[in-house]
Amino acid sequence: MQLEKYKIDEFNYAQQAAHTRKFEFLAEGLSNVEDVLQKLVDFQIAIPSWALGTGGTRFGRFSGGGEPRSLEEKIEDVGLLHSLNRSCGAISLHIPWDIPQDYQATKSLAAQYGLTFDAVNSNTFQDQANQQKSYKFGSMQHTDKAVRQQAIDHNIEVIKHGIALGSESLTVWLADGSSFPGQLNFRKAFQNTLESLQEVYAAMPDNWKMYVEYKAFEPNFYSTTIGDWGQSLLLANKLGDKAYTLVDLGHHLPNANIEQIVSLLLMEGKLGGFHFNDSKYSDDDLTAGSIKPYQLFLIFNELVEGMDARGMNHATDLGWMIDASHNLKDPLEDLLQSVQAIMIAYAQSLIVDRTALAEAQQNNDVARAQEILQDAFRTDVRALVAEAQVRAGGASNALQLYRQLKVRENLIQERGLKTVSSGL
Ligand code: PSV
Ligand code: MN
Ligand code: MN
Repeated sequence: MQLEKYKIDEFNYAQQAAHTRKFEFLAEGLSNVEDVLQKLVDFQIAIPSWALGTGGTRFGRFSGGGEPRSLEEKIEDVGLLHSLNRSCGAISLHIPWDIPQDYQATKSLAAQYGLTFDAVNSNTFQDQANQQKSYKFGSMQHTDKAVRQQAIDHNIEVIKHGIALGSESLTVWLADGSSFPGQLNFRKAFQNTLESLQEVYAAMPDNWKMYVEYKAFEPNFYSTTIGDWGQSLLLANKLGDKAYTLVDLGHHLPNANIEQIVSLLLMEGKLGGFHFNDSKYSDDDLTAGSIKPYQLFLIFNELVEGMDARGMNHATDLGWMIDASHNLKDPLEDLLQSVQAIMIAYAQSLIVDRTALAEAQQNNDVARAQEILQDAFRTDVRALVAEAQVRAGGASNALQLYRQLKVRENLIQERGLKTVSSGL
Protein backbone atom coordinates (compact mmCIF):
# COMPACT_ATOMS: atom_id res chain seq x y z
CA MET A 1 0.00 0.00 0.00
CA GLN A 2 1.41 3.39 -1.03
CA LEU A 3 0.71 6.50 0.99
CA GLU A 4 0.52 9.53 -1.29
CA LYS A 5 2.06 12.74 0.06
CA TYR A 6 -1.05 14.81 -0.69
CA LYS A 7 -2.98 12.77 1.92
CA ILE A 8 -0.45 13.80 4.56
CA ASP A 9 -0.64 17.42 3.41
CA GLU A 10 -4.43 17.40 3.51
CA PHE A 11 -4.36 15.95 7.02
CA ASN A 12 -1.81 18.48 8.25
CA TYR A 13 -3.78 21.32 6.70
CA ALA A 14 -6.91 20.28 8.59
CA GLN A 15 -4.93 20.08 11.85
CA GLN A 16 -2.88 23.22 11.27
CA ALA A 17 -4.74 25.80 13.34
CA ALA A 18 -4.92 23.61 16.45
CA HIS A 19 -1.33 22.44 16.05
CA THR A 20 0.08 25.95 15.55
CA ARG A 21 -1.67 27.19 18.67
CA LYS A 22 -0.12 24.43 20.80
CA PHE A 23 3.28 24.70 19.20
CA GLU A 24 3.56 28.47 19.58
CA PHE A 25 2.50 28.33 23.21
CA LEU A 26 5.18 25.69 23.90
CA ALA A 27 7.90 27.36 21.83
CA GLU A 28 7.45 30.65 23.70
CA GLY A 29 8.67 29.07 26.93
CA LEU A 30 11.75 27.40 25.41
CA SER A 31 15.11 28.95 24.66
CA ASN A 32 16.46 26.41 22.16
CA VAL A 33 13.45 25.48 19.98
CA GLU A 34 15.15 25.47 16.57
CA ASP A 35 18.05 23.40 17.85
CA VAL A 36 15.69 20.86 19.43
CA LEU A 37 13.56 20.70 16.27
CA GLN A 38 16.58 19.99 14.09
CA LYS A 39 17.71 17.20 16.40
CA LEU A 40 14.23 15.68 16.31
CA VAL A 41 14.15 15.87 12.50
CA ASP A 42 17.54 14.14 12.30
CA PHE A 43 16.69 11.38 14.78
CA GLN A 44 15.82 8.03 13.17
CA ILE A 45 14.89 4.72 14.78
CA ALA A 46 15.25 1.35 13.11
CA ILE A 47 12.22 -0.92 13.01
CA PRO A 48 12.83 -4.64 13.53
CA SER A 49 11.42 -6.83 10.79
CA TRP A 50 10.08 -9.24 13.42
CA ALA A 51 7.87 -6.63 15.06
CA LEU A 52 5.62 -6.12 12.06
CA GLY A 53 3.45 -9.14 12.77
CA THR A 54 1.74 -10.54 15.84
CA GLY A 55 4.26 -12.19 18.13
CA GLY A 56 2.10 -14.27 20.41
CA THR A 57 3.24 -15.96 23.59
CA ARG A 58 4.13 -19.56 24.27
CA PHE A 59 0.47 -20.08 25.15
CA GLY A 60 -0.96 -18.92 21.87
CA ARG A 61 -1.01 -16.50 19.01
CA PHE A 62 -3.92 -14.50 17.67
CA SER A 63 -3.34 -13.18 14.18
CA GLY A 64 -4.33 -9.60 13.52
CA GLY A 65 -4.57 -9.97 9.74
CA GLY A 66 -2.89 -8.15 6.88
CA GLU A 67 0.57 -8.99 8.24
CA PRO A 68 3.59 -8.94 5.92
CA ARG A 69 4.17 -12.34 4.31
CA SER A 70 7.56 -11.62 2.79
CA LEU A 71 10.63 -9.45 3.21
CA GLU A 72 9.24 -7.14 0.52
CA GLU A 73 6.02 -6.64 2.48
CA LYS A 74 8.00 -6.01 5.66
CA ILE A 75 9.94 -3.29 3.86
CA GLU A 76 6.65 -1.91 2.57
CA ASP A 77 5.27 -1.73 6.14
CA VAL A 78 8.32 0.08 7.50
CA GLY A 79 8.11 2.40 4.47
CA LEU A 80 4.54 3.16 5.44
CA LEU A 81 5.52 3.99 9.02
CA HIS A 82 8.34 6.18 7.76
CA SER A 83 6.12 8.11 5.39
CA LEU A 84 3.71 8.76 8.27
CA ASN A 85 6.22 10.03 10.83
CA ARG A 86 9.51 10.42 8.87
CA SER A 87 11.33 9.00 11.92
CA CYS A 88 11.79 5.32 11.06
CA GLY A 89 14.14 5.40 8.11
CA ALA A 90 15.74 1.99 8.67
CA ILE A 91 14.84 -1.67 8.98
CA SER A 92 16.71 -4.25 11.03
CA LEU A 93 16.69 -7.78 9.58
CA HIS A 94 16.91 -11.09 11.42
CA ILE A 95 18.58 -13.96 9.58
CA PRO A 96 17.31 -16.55 8.63
CA TRP A 97 13.81 -15.09 9.12
CA ASP A 98 14.53 -12.53 6.39
CA ILE A 99 16.81 -13.93 3.73
CA PRO A 100 16.97 -11.57 0.73
CA GLN A 101 16.63 -13.39 -2.61
CA ASP A 102 17.89 -10.55 -4.79
CA TYR A 103 20.07 -7.96 -3.06
CA GLN A 104 19.75 -5.29 -5.73
CA ALA A 105 15.98 -5.56 -5.90
CA THR A 106 15.72 -5.55 -2.07
CA LYS A 107 17.99 -2.52 -1.83
CA SER A 108 16.14 -0.55 -4.47
CA LEU A 109 12.77 -1.38 -2.91
CA ALA A 110 14.06 -0.05 0.43
CA ALA A 111 15.51 3.03 -1.26
CA GLN A 112 12.13 3.70 -2.86
CA TYR A 113 10.73 4.14 0.65
CA GLY A 114 13.78 6.11 1.83
CA LEU A 115 14.94 3.23 4.02
CA THR A 116 18.41 1.92 4.84
CA PHE A 117 19.39 -1.38 6.43
CA ASP A 118 20.29 -1.14 10.08
CA ALA A 119 22.02 -3.85 12.15
CA VAL A 120 21.61 -7.42 10.91
CA ASN A 121 20.75 -9.93 13.63
CA SER A 122 22.00 -13.49 13.78
CA ASN A 123 19.97 -16.36 15.17
CA THR A 124 21.64 -19.22 17.02
CA PHE A 125 18.80 -19.60 19.51
CA GLN A 126 16.62 -21.79 17.29
CA ASP A 127 17.36 -24.89 15.25
CA GLN A 128 16.54 -24.44 11.58
CA ALA A 129 15.50 -27.16 9.12
CA ASN A 130 18.58 -28.78 7.50
CA GLN A 131 20.82 -27.68 10.35
CA GLN A 132 23.56 -30.19 11.20
CA LYS A 133 24.01 -29.53 14.92
CA SER A 134 21.52 -28.52 17.60
CA TYR A 135 21.67 -25.39 19.75
CA LYS A 136 19.76 -27.08 22.55
CA PHE A 137 22.74 -26.70 24.90
CA GLY A 138 23.95 -23.40 23.54
CA SER A 139 25.74 -22.13 20.48
CA MET A 140 28.95 -20.12 20.97
CA GLN A 141 29.43 -21.47 24.50
CA HIS A 142 28.90 -25.10 23.47
CA THR A 143 31.20 -27.86 24.73
CA ASP A 144 31.39 -29.27 21.17
CA LYS A 145 33.64 -27.27 18.85
CA ALA A 146 31.53 -28.32 15.85
CA VAL A 147 28.47 -26.59 17.28
CA ARG A 148 30.50 -23.46 18.01
CA GLN A 149 31.83 -23.52 14.46
CA GLN A 150 28.31 -23.77 13.06
CA ALA A 151 27.32 -20.68 15.09
CA ILE A 152 30.42 -18.81 13.91
CA ASP A 153 29.75 -19.72 10.27
CA HIS A 154 26.15 -18.58 10.58
CA ASN A 155 27.24 -15.18 11.94
CA ILE A 156 29.75 -14.78 9.11
CA GLU A 157 26.96 -15.60 6.67
CA VAL A 158 24.81 -12.90 8.30
CA ILE A 159 27.63 -10.38 7.90
CA LYS A 160 27.76 -11.23 4.18
CA HIS A 161 24.02 -10.58 3.79
CA GLY A 162 24.52 -7.31 5.66
CA ILE A 163 27.40 -6.20 3.46
CA ALA A 164 25.35 -6.89 0.33
CA LEU A 165 22.51 -4.73 1.68
CA GLY A 166 24.68 -1.87 2.93
CA SER A 167 24.22 -2.61 6.62
CA GLU A 168 27.13 -1.67 8.91
CA SER A 169 26.52 -3.57 12.12
CA LEU A 170 25.85 -7.01 13.51
CA THR A 171 23.79 -7.63 16.64
CA VAL A 172 24.61 -10.85 18.45
CA TRP A 173 22.16 -12.05 21.04
CA LEU A 174 22.82 -15.52 22.45
CA ALA A 175 20.34 -17.62 24.38
CA ASP A 176 23.35 -19.52 25.77
CA GLY A 177 23.40 -20.34 29.46
CA SER A 178 22.16 -23.04 31.79
CA SER A 179 18.97 -23.90 33.61
CA PHE A 180 20.42 -25.94 36.46
CA PRO A 181 23.37 -25.49 38.82
CA GLY A 182 26.27 -27.67 37.77
CA GLN A 183 25.10 -27.87 34.13
CA LEU A 184 28.09 -25.95 32.85
CA ASN A 185 31.40 -24.47 33.82
CA PHE A 186 30.86 -20.68 33.79
CA ARG A 187 34.46 -19.91 32.91
CA LYS A 188 34.67 -22.39 30.04
CA ALA A 189 31.30 -21.25 28.67
CA PHE A 190 32.48 -17.63 28.72
CA GLN A 191 35.85 -18.45 27.14
CA ASN A 192 34.24 -20.52 24.37
CA THR A 193 31.88 -17.62 23.71
CA LEU A 194 34.75 -15.15 23.58
CA GLU A 195 36.75 -17.31 21.16
CA SER A 196 33.72 -17.77 18.92
CA LEU A 197 32.97 -14.06 18.92
CA GLN A 198 36.61 -13.33 18.11
CA GLU A 199 36.28 -15.33 14.90
CA VAL A 200 33.10 -13.48 13.95
CA TYR A 201 34.71 -10.16 14.85
CA ALA A 202 37.63 -10.93 12.55
CA ALA A 203 35.19 -11.40 9.65
CA MET A 204 33.63 -7.95 10.08
CA PRO A 205 34.66 -5.13 7.73
CA ASP A 206 36.60 -2.30 9.37
CA ASN A 207 33.70 0.14 9.25
CA TRP A 208 31.35 -2.31 10.99
CA LYS A 209 30.26 -2.47 14.63
CA MET A 210 29.41 -5.56 16.62
CA TYR A 211 26.66 -5.09 19.21
CA VAL A 212 26.89 -7.63 22.03
CA GLU A 213 23.40 -7.86 23.53
CA TYR A 214 22.96 -9.12 27.08
CA LYS A 215 19.92 -10.55 28.80
CA ALA A 216 19.47 -11.57 32.44
CA PHE A 217 17.45 -14.74 31.89
CA GLU A 218 15.13 -16.58 29.49
CA PRO A 219 15.23 -19.03 27.82
CA ASN A 220 17.75 -20.21 30.42
CA PHE A 221 16.75 -19.74 34.03
CA TYR A 222 19.85 -20.39 36.13
CA SER A 223 22.67 -18.63 34.26
CA THR A 224 23.02 -16.70 31.03
CA THR A 225 26.49 -16.54 29.53
CA ILE A 226 26.08 -12.92 28.45
CA GLY A 227 23.71 -12.08 31.28
CA ASP A 228 24.44 -8.47 32.13
CA TRP A 229 26.24 -5.34 31.01
CA GLY A 230 29.41 -6.39 32.88
CA GLN A 231 29.71 -9.60 30.90
CA SER A 232 28.89 -7.82 27.66
CA LEU A 233 31.39 -5.05 28.37
CA LEU A 234 34.05 -7.60 29.26
CA LEU A 235 33.55 -9.27 25.90
CA ALA A 236 33.40 -5.98 24.01
CA ASN A 237 36.66 -4.82 25.63
CA LYS A 238 38.43 -8.09 24.86
CA LEU A 239 37.12 -8.12 21.27
CA GLY A 240 38.33 -4.65 20.34
CA ASP A 241 37.31 -1.21 19.10
CA LYS A 242 34.58 -2.43 16.80
CA ALA A 243 32.67 -4.22 19.58
CA TYR A 244 30.10 -2.51 21.79
CA THR A 245 27.45 -3.31 24.35
CA LEU A 246 23.82 -3.23 23.29
CA VAL A 247 21.21 -2.36 25.90
CA ASP A 248 17.75 -3.89 25.51
CA LEU A 249 15.58 -2.18 28.09
CA GLY A 250 13.74 -5.41 28.93
CA HIS A 251 16.83 -7.48 29.61
CA HIS A 252 17.56 -6.46 33.21
CA LEU A 253 16.70 -7.85 36.59
CA PRO A 254 13.86 -5.94 38.29
CA ASN A 255 14.61 -2.37 39.39
CA ALA A 256 18.00 -2.20 37.67
CA ASN A 257 19.16 1.40 37.24
CA ILE A 258 19.41 1.36 33.45
CA GLU A 259 20.19 5.06 33.19
CA GLN A 260 23.30 4.59 35.33
CA ILE A 261 24.41 1.65 33.15
CA VAL A 262 23.96 3.84 30.08
CA SER A 263 25.95 6.66 31.59
CA LEU A 264 28.95 4.47 32.44
CA LEU A 265 28.94 2.61 29.13
CA LEU A 266 28.95 5.97 27.35
CA MET A 267 31.81 7.16 29.55
CA GLU A 268 33.80 4.08 28.47
CA GLY A 269 32.96 4.66 24.79
CA LYS A 270 31.35 1.22 24.73
CA LEU A 271 27.66 1.96 24.38
CA GLY A 272 26.72 0.73 20.93
CA GLY A 273 22.99 0.75 20.66
CA PHE A 274 19.55 0.19 22.06
CA HIS A 275 16.59 -2.05 21.80
CA PHE A 276 13.73 0.09 23.03
CA ASN A 277 10.63 -1.45 24.55
CA ASP A 278 8.95 -1.39 27.95
CA SER A 279 8.12 -3.91 30.62
CA LYS A 280 6.44 -4.40 33.95
CA TYR A 281 8.22 -7.67 34.77
CA SER A 282 11.05 -8.71 32.45
CA ASP A 283 11.41 -9.08 28.67
CA ASP A 284 7.78 -8.12 28.11
CA ASP A 285 8.56 -6.31 24.83
CA LEU A 286 5.71 -3.82 25.36
CA THR A 287 5.35 -0.44 23.69
CA ALA A 288 8.17 1.97 24.63
CA GLY A 289 7.07 4.40 27.33
CA SER A 290 3.83 2.54 28.08
CA ILE A 291 4.78 1.42 31.60
CA LYS A 292 7.73 3.51 32.81
CA PRO A 293 7.86 6.77 30.85
CA TYR A 294 9.92 8.51 33.55
CA GLN A 295 12.60 5.82 33.25
CA LEU A 296 12.66 6.31 29.48
CA PHE A 297 13.16 10.04 30.01
CA LEU A 298 15.92 9.46 32.58
CA ILE A 299 17.72 7.18 30.12
CA PHE A 300 17.54 9.84 27.42
CA ASN A 301 18.67 12.43 29.91
CA GLU A 302 21.89 10.43 30.46
CA LEU A 303 22.25 9.81 26.74
CA VAL A 304 22.04 13.49 25.84
CA GLU A 305 24.34 14.52 28.68
CA GLY A 306 26.89 11.79 27.95
CA MET A 307 26.83 12.17 24.16
CA ASP A 308 27.26 15.93 24.41
CA ALA A 309 30.15 15.46 26.85
CA ARG A 310 31.86 13.16 24.33
CA GLY A 311 30.98 15.34 21.32
CA MET A 312 28.93 12.54 19.75
CA ASN A 313 26.36 12.95 17.00
CA HIS A 314 22.96 12.09 18.50
CA ALA A 315 21.57 10.76 15.26
CA THR A 316 24.40 8.64 13.96
CA ASP A 317 26.78 7.58 16.72
CA LEU A 318 24.47 5.08 18.43
CA GLY A 319 22.29 2.32 16.97
CA TRP A 320 18.71 3.26 17.81
CA MET A 321 16.36 0.33 17.43
CA ILE A 322 13.02 -0.89 18.68
CA ASP A 323 12.61 -4.49 19.82
CA ALA A 324 8.98 -5.19 20.48
CA SER A 325 6.36 -7.89 20.24
CA HIS A 326 2.63 -7.52 19.90
CA ASN A 327 -0.13 -9.73 21.19
CA LEU A 328 -3.05 -7.37 21.49
CA LYS A 329 -2.48 -4.30 19.37
CA ASP A 330 -2.08 -3.72 15.65
CA PRO A 331 1.74 -3.97 15.30
CA LEU A 332 1.95 -0.86 13.11
CA GLU A 333 -0.10 1.21 15.54
CA ASP A 334 2.05 -0.09 18.39
CA LEU A 335 5.26 0.85 16.55
CA LEU A 336 3.94 4.35 15.83
CA GLN A 337 3.22 4.71 19.56
CA SER A 338 6.71 3.46 20.47
CA VAL A 339 8.45 5.89 18.11
CA GLN A 340 6.30 8.70 19.47
CA ALA A 341 7.18 7.85 23.08
CA ILE A 342 10.88 7.70 22.23
CA MET A 343 10.73 11.08 20.46
CA ILE A 344 8.89 12.61 23.41
CA ALA A 345 11.49 11.34 25.90
CA TYR A 346 14.27 12.59 23.63
CA ALA A 347 12.64 16.03 23.23
CA GLN A 348 12.12 16.32 27.00
CA SER A 349 15.75 15.48 27.64
CA LEU A 350 16.82 18.13 25.10
CA ILE A 351 15.03 20.85 27.08
CA VAL A 352 16.63 20.02 30.44
CA ASP A 353 18.43 23.08 31.79
CA ARG A 354 21.89 21.46 31.92
CA THR A 355 23.73 24.46 33.34
CA ALA A 356 21.28 24.75 36.22
CA LEU A 357 21.40 20.99 36.80
CA ALA A 358 25.20 20.93 36.95
CA GLU A 359 25.09 23.82 39.41
CA ALA A 360 22.50 22.10 41.62
CA GLN A 361 24.59 18.90 41.58
CA GLN A 362 27.75 20.82 42.46
CA ASN A 363 25.97 22.44 45.41
CA ASN A 364 24.30 19.22 46.53
CA ASP A 365 20.96 20.94 46.09
CA VAL A 366 18.98 17.74 45.82
CA ALA A 367 15.48 19.23 45.66
CA ARG A 368 16.51 21.72 42.96
CA ALA A 369 18.15 18.97 40.86
CA GLN A 370 14.98 16.88 41.07
CA GLU A 371 12.83 19.90 40.15
CA ILE A 372 14.95 20.61 37.05
CA LEU A 373 14.52 17.08 35.71
CA GLN A 374 10.84 16.87 36.56
CA ASP A 375 10.18 20.27 35.06
CA ALA A 376 11.38 18.92 31.69
CA PHE A 377 9.58 15.60 32.12
CA ARG A 378 6.29 17.29 32.96
CA THR A 379 6.44 19.57 29.93
CA ASP A 380 4.01 18.47 27.25
CA VAL A 381 6.37 18.39 24.23
CA ARG A 382 3.98 16.62 21.85
CA ALA A 383 3.57 19.74 19.72
CA LEU A 384 7.36 19.97 19.37
CA VAL A 385 7.58 16.39 18.12
CA ALA A 386 4.62 16.99 15.78
CA GLU A 387 6.25 20.15 14.39
CA ALA A 388 9.48 18.25 13.70
CA GLN A 389 7.58 15.47 11.95
CA VAL A 390 5.64 17.94 9.80
CA ARG A 391 8.84 19.78 8.89
CA ALA A 392 10.37 16.44 7.89
CA GLY A 393 7.40 15.73 5.59
CA GLY A 394 5.31 13.54 7.90
CA ALA A 395 1.93 13.87 9.59
CA SER A 396 1.32 15.96 12.70
CA ASN A 397 -0.39 12.91 14.23
CA ALA A 398 0.74 9.72 12.49
CA LEU A 399 -1.51 7.35 14.45
CA GLN A 400 -4.62 9.43 13.81
CA LEU A 401 -3.89 9.55 10.09
CA TYR A 402 -3.16 5.80 10.04
CA ARG A 403 -6.64 5.18 11.41
CA GLN A 404 -8.29 7.79 9.23
CA LEU A 405 -6.82 6.18 6.11
CA LYS A 406 -7.92 2.72 7.30
CA VAL A 407 -4.45 1.36 6.63
CA ARG A 408 -4.99 -1.97 8.41
CA GLU A 409 -8.30 -2.57 6.61
CA ASN A 410 -6.50 -1.95 3.30
CA LEU A 411 -3.68 -4.33 4.21
CA ILE A 412 -6.19 -7.03 5.14
CA GLN A 413 -7.87 -6.51 1.75
CA GLU A 414 -4.52 -6.86 0.02
CA ARG A 415 -2.95 -9.66 2.05
CA GLY A 416 -5.84 -11.47 3.67
CA LEU A 417 -7.06 -11.96 7.21
CA LYS A 418 -5.13 -15.10 8.09
CA THR A 419 -1.50 -14.09 7.72
CA VAL A 420 1.49 -15.28 9.69
CA SER A 421 4.52 -13.05 9.56
CA SER A 422 7.82 -14.91 9.63
CA GLY A 423 9.80 -14.57 12.84
CA LEU A 424 8.93 -15.15 16.50
C1 PSV B 1 15.97 -11.61 22.75
O1 PSV B 1 15.04 -11.57 23.78
C2 PSV B 1 15.88 -10.40 21.83
O2 PSV B 1 15.75 -9.24 22.60
C3 PSV B 1 17.05 -10.32 20.89
O3 PSV B 1 17.31 -9.01 20.51
C4 PSV B 1 16.53 -11.09 19.74
O4 PSV B 1 17.29 -11.01 18.59
C5 PSV B 1 15.15 -10.47 19.65
O5 PSV B 1 14.75 -10.48 21.01
C6 PSV B 1 14.18 -11.11 18.74
O6 PSV B 1 13.65 -12.27 19.25
MN1 MN C 1 16.58 -7.33 21.93
MN1 MN D 1 14.39 -9.48 24.27
